Amino acid sequence: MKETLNIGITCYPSLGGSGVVATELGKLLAERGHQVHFITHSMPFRLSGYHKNIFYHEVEVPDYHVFKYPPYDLSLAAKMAQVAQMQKLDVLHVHYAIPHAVCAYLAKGMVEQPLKVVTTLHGTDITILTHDESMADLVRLGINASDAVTAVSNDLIRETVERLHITRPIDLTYNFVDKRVYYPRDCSRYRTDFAPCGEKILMHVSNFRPVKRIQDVVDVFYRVNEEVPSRLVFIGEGPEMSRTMARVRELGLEERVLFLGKQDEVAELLSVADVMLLPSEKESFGLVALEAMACGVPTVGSTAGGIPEVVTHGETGYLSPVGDVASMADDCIRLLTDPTLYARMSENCIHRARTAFCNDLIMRQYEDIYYRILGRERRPAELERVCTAE
Ligand code: GMT
Repeated sequence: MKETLNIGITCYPSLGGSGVVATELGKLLAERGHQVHFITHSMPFRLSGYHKNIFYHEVEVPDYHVFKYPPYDLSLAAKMAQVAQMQKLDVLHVHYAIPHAVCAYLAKGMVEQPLKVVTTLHGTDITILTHDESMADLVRLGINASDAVTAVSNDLIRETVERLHITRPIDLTYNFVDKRVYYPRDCSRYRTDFAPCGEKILMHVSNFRPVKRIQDVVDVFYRVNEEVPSRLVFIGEGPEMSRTMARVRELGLEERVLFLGKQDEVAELLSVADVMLLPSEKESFGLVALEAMACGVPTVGSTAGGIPEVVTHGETGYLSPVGDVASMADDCIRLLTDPTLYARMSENCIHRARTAFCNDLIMRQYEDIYYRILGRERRPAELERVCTAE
């Protein structure tokens, strides 16, 4: 029996943590020799260029005049089934329950060969969408019809079980980071641009949705800058942008805040930060905290959702209750004014990112799940790589 698998992956291909995780996982699986087929409405943004063993299948949506709303979900399900048959997929791994898990369920019913479905829950599919009862029923269907379900933190597993009364097991698969991409870099050229007078740099990276509490980012920065000359660098764009700019103006911080907008590749920019701010209201994991951690940058943020599973309070950053900007500002000031504490924390960050959230480790957990649901033996041990802090 062949050892490598044919794996289909569906995700939201535009900017966003779930798309990043799905794409990076696909790349790692392809490096391992599996054939990976992305089935998405556009090319995932981290996938451009040629990658051995990776194939891209675009979902096209018919635009007949009879349709008031183009049936994207049905087109996706049909494409999934077509790719599954043509490419003899063993597994279809979908990221985000709505609509992907439900589309996979439809596709499974359309193909002749056995097709196993894995659904990975990323957070907002559970924490926000399921407030609507009819959506909750749909998510429950997608979850229960999958052959395996994974979630990116213990907190998200707990919330899924409680909110949807799910009784089936859910595997924990944390977000991961590739140390070949995320590592402390020399970024003196950015430092000169962002903080020309040698100020400290606080950074926030997100899609500027209300759950990110970006007003808190500005308010924390305001307090920090009163004590320690600093600059705030924002990366990303989204619905809260105008309100954020208004708050920056209101506090007279225009000269000290930089908006870089959407950036596809943040790995190079993260090392320039002294502190990453993540005061979210909801956060199933907080991939950006992990990416910063891998670059040696501690996070100061909230205790929301899965953040405490990523950031160890007092070891790799500091966490406070949601909305407690005074405490977050004090933590930043402490970090930025104590070089010994900062150096220790920065070391801890790199070590923890490279061990607990190493890409090989998490990729193998996903691989284990694929082999388990297929009832197959795992690949021989000599092929395994070990995660170390080196
Ligand atoms: O954070 C976002 O708004 C994007 C969202 C997504 O669906 O892409 O991110 C979610 O999935 C990421 C990858 O698993 C997690 O790291 C983020 O914490 C999670 N976001 C929320 O829970 C708000």
